[in-house]
Amino acid sequence: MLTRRRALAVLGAGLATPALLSFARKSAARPLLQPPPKPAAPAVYDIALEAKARNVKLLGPDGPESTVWTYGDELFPILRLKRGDRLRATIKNSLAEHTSIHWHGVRVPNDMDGVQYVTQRPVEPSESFMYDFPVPDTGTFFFHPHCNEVGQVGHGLAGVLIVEGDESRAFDDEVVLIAKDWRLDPDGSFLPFSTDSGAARAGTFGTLRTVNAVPKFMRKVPAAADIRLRILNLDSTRMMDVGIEGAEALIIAIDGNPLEPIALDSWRLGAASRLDLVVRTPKAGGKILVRDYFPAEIFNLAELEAEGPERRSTSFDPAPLYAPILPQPDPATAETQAFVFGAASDSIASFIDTLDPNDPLSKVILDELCTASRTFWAINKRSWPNDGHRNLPPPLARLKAGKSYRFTLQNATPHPHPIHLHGHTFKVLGSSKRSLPVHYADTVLVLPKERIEIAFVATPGKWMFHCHILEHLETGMMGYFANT
Ligand SMILES: [Cu+2]
Repeated sequence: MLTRRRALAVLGAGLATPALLSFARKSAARPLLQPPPKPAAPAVYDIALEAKARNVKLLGPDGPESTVWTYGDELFPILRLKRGDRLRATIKNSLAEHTSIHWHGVRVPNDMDGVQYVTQRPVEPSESFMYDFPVPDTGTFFFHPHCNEVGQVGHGLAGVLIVEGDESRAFDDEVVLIAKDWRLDPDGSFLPFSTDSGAARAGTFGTLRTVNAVPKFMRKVPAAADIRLRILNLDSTRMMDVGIEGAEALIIAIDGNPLEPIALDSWRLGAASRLDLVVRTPKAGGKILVRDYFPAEIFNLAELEAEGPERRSTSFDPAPLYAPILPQPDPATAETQAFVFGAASDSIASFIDTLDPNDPLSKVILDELCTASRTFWAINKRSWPNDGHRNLPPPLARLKAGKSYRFTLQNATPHPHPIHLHGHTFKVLGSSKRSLPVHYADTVLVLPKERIEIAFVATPGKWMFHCHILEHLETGMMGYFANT
């Protein structure tokens, strides 16, 4: 049984040891991941999405309705394609403000990346836009708009993109867990999505935690079976320490990218990150708890109850996924660049954390910050402007397409920042504070005072680089690379 104390011990274990320790493998004799077979003839997957408002009872069947924004007739639609398929998704904007779709983690052509003013014109109210691209990689991805992210994602505007083709042996079942909090008044209306005190610290947290839009997600699963869990942290702010009780579990993919299976003790999942697990379910009647150990009171992300005949009689040794096929950064030629995630000005974020938000004097200061510019954060001392991307500032750097880069990401703030690079899947090489496995990702959590090394091969285009705590990117912690 995994305890929070043990989880913390594991997380702290890297402090006294070299940063690039490899995690213990499930079995030393396990063969390396194999590349997947060539995909079958690609299919074209046409989908019509409509960004619109609709009423949902998030506060329970007897509670008031809340007006959420969705991409269709339900919250968080799930698109399922196979590797190599072509996605043609047409978004109709039935909201009162412009929008777009960013395909998070998907290596799309730059003009399909969905960033208003940077890669495309905004999709204005009543307009439509078609995203058309092949999906190059298997994995668990998601999509969301890229302007007014705090408000549009805060209202629920997000969906899941699953690209199949990574299973070398089919699992017995699959459960998708979408974690997202909501900022709701008891009358069902939304509270302000952003607060100055939140935006200048760790972010403004929701008032209601949900998984798959319900506060207590439960599901039946087959007994003695190997099931796949796809866990998505789609919250604007929260980070989680994910663990499993009642079953053995292996991590099989991070941000959708397969890796050598790792026994799951606890995995820290920042905003916008995903975790794929395979779990051996218990006998009929047995229960599995998917837990978040991070908060003071442990939160159950899901309760899964086994039922029916037993599917497997052998011991738990699931086949690994197929290896990801990604451009390999070359350590010999990689150019090193350093990025420091810090406060917009020494005088703001360094002292704002010491303020008591209930102190009338603090309120004045916070309000003045708001009316002044609401810029709290910076990357290499440069802040993203607040005027809706209309006037592009200079890029953080101009990278050469096809060239390898090694980035050092340094967090100089007292808060964690999940850092996301658009259009690339990077290799996480290691941390100055934690023992992390070398793995591929599109978003990496950088803890306070931590330094993370990543490497990747640059592709052409303008690619955003930002913190995925949505209030942080909207108050300065964002930039882009202009690659040719
Ligand atoms: Cu941040």
